[in-house]
Amino acid sequence: MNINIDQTIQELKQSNCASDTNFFQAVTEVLESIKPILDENGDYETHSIVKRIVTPDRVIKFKVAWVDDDNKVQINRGYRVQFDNTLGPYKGGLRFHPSVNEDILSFLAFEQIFKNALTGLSIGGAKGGSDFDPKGKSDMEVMRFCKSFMVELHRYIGARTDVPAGDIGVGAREIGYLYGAYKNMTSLYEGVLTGKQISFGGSNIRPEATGYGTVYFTQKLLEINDMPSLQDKVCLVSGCGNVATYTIEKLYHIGAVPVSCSDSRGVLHDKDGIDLELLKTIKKDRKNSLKLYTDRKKGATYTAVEDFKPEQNDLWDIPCFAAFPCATQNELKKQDAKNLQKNGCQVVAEGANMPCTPDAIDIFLGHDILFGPAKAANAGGVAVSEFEMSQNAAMQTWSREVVDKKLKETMNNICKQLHSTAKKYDLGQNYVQAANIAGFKKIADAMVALGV
Ligand code: NDP
Ligand code: 2IT
Repeated sequence: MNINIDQTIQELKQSNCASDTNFFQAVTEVLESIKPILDENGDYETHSIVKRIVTPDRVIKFKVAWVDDDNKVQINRGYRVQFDNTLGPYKGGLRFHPSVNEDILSFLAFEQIFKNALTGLSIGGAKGGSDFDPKGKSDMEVMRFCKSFMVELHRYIGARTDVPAGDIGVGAREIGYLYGAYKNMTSLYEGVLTGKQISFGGSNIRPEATGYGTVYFTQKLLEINDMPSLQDKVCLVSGCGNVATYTIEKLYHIGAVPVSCSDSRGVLHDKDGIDLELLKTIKKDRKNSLKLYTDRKKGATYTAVEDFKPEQNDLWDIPCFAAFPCATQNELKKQDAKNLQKNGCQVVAEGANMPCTPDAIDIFLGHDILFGPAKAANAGGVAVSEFEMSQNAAMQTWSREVVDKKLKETMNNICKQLHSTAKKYDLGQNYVQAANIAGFKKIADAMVALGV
């Protein structure tokens, strides 16, 4: 092998500031995974594919000045990481959360290029966002922030250039304000954002797509591995936002029993199954604590984060057949993985991006727990985003049935792709490596063909 991956990882470590830990974690996993295929195509070395693929095309950083309800000007940071557009226009969500920084958005944008490649659709990878916190802000404050954010962002995006969507803290409300601002500034009514409301160009099933897709993927993964389906099985879900809510909903559709959810303050366990309507009512206001649920539902328990046992999240210590981490990165750690294994968990699928730490994944792979990595398992959201772009380009609206069918087909195809890659390279059930190899090959071969 002429390409020295270990040296590339070392160089990267030295070149990046020490705080780029999330990005480095994501890159290391991919680079370690692709070692077996680097000799397959001699052009990878000549074209410096490995170095190119870990280097973003550009990182756009800007100031967002907006006026709060007390008529005071507030300042936030805005970003768009346009990582790679080899396979299509830059595509990926926007995250509004106080923790947002260049490291987090770079890891998300990097992951996105492989995820988008696995969908088989013509989309490159990007991610953006701001350290603005929509929680606790009035609608008017969110609107003014979104307007100011778009004053900068609109210069860099377009229906065939870069198409943002939602992520943590960015839902239908924020996408509406962002789209309104883009339309007002450019006079263009085009598919420049996805996750829009249906009345102005949104797609059926986009809100549900990530959660539904994660469950479709998991069902297929179990089937391909001759394992029992999720029907009647106890499932754990973390988070209670977009991805978690629709994961829970689809689990009910297929007859499974989702018994948990969480937010950044605590964990809810209802052994009879989460009452989804009650959860949605409580979480209409995201400031509300999940503890309110236990006042309305006998038998349910709430554990605050500060009462967790040391070094673990009590949610993952509940016995289950399947676990779906759907909140945020690195939320499921080594001890949590050990607890899942001890309690007989058979399958873990990542609804969130990179929710399991590398040592947690090692526990799953080492104990034959079937593991669906985020790049594959949560690709349903961005896939339906691409369907929204297609509908916008053709000025059409597809029915719920059509979109749901296409979503299911896409998730099944991703699953089959991982399975055949795992077979070809003798990877057993290591679908982490299979996803990285399959995604890498698509992008790398296209990079070679396109030249620099
Ligand atoms: P939402 O903003 O709708 O929900 C996020 C949820 O995660 C909330 O319940 C939030 O709780 C919780 N959360 C956030 N940070 C933490 C934390 N540090 N510890 C514990 N809980 C936390 O976001 P989404 O559901 O859209 O996104 C969830 C995950 O799924 C993210 O990793 C995102 O990147 C990924 N994803 C999203 C897609 C989409 O289409 N939306 C597509 C593919 C992946 P709280 O309210 O207390 O902050
Ligand atoms: O992480 C993700 O895939 C998303 N947040 C969705 C991206 C999109 O463009 O729909």
